[in-house]
Amino acid sequence: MREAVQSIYDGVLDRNPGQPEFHQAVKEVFESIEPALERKPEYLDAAILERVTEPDRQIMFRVPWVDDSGKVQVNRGFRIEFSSALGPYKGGLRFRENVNLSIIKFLGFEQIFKNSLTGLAMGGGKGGSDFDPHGRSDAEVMRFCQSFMTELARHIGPSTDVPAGDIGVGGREIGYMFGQYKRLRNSYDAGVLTGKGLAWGGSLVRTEATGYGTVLFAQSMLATKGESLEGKKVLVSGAGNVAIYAIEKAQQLGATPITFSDSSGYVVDEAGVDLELLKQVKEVERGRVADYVERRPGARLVTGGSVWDVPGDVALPCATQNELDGDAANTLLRGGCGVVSEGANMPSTPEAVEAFQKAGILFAPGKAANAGGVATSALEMEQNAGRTRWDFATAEAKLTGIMTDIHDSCVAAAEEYGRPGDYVLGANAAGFTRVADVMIAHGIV
Ligand code: NDP
Ligand code: 2IT
Repeated sequence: MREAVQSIYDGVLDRNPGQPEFHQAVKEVFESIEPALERKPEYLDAAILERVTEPDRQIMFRVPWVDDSGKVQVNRGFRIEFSSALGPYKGGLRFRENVNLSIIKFLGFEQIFKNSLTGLAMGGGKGGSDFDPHGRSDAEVMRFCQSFMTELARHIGPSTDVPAGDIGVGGREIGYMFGQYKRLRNSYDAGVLTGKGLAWGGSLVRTEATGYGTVLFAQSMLATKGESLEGKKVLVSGAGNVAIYAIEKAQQLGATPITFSDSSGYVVDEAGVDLELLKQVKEVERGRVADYVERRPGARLVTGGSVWDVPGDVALPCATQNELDGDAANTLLRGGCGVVSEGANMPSTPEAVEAFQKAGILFAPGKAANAGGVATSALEMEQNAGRTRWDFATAEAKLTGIMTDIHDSCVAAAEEYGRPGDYVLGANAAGFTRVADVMIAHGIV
């Protein structure tokens, strides 16, 4: 980093000690937008970097609830309203034991530029709790969600801040939170949350959108080389919402996904993933990946090592941050991998990204490749505002168009700044400049 940018980054480190994931996300953006900063010195003059790394507002609150045995539990709730330059704060809620301020801030920071890349009117935010729904009964999840929303409700609204799902938050959790919000407000504000059920304001394709979008992005990258996903062996990590629908779209496009994983291990199914079985195990039964292997002859569960040890043509990390490190990247490269499209947020460590870029393979960062989820959330908000509902084909065509546009703006920005094919620079520069220009238009706020 050049000196002026380095000293702003040092300030971020000083003001936010003990937040390694947030530091990592800021560093990646700062490093890759340098060419844009050189061209437009007004960004530094207007202190855009200092302002965009300081959230508009950081909310942390107690979430008390009573478990099935009658014991009082206390969790911590978060909502980071990071940037409202482009629209209402928008971003998911993550419920997982390891959730802390650093993780929510990295996610909120990424969300600003991701949402900007979609070209739609959304600011950036993120929230969640260190509550983990795994192993909890529906009644416990409901009581937790009601308590969480009792505090969150005062901060959100269809034109203020619109949460959605992320790890540990799916249709069930959104339903319980929406019910409590409606009860507190006595107002049917469908647009206050996205990822809703289809019967009460949800959008077709929202469930599929992130995974589909990640694969569509990979397909667009391959098209720049005159190639496609047809016949390619695909490695997927995770076995949740993003992973399942990445597998589905990859299969639709003629590829063969052969892996998925959860925190207990990874599954290799050389014959190709049986998607109906995977959906039954994960979506219906809320089971573990081992339950799939028990019912699928030929599939094996591996509990040591990493899913990235398996050779394949395309890698789609769809689990969590920093799940793919430098060693894993080199193993993937040796196994012949030529395309990485990130379904998760920041799944590749900086060493992994460097290895992919050095090798010159097609690498799409999450803020571009997984933007289909939040983009379809914006489509859900649009339908809620118009009190209307689109069919699947209409919503999917819009998602496909948005992913193509994001791909093309990354390509154009990478070319503009002299590094053709660098999707990291492309995504960060295109996402950042839109936000920065609007921040300048809004004055010092
Ligand atoms: P889910 O909760 O549906 O699934 C998460 C999956 O990843 C599970 O299989 C889970 O395994 C696994 N996983 C999570 N954390 C870890 C970990 N620390 N180590 C190993 N495995 C882990 O979440 P999503 O599919 O919605 O989210 C996956 C990723 O995609 C996240 O990074 C999220 O931020 C990102 N994302 C999600 C979007 C969405 O619309 N849902 C949009 C854009 C990005 P286990 O069951 O064992 O916990
Ligand atoms: O990381 C993400 O983009 C999401 N979890 C989806 C956010 C949203 O508001 O749909």
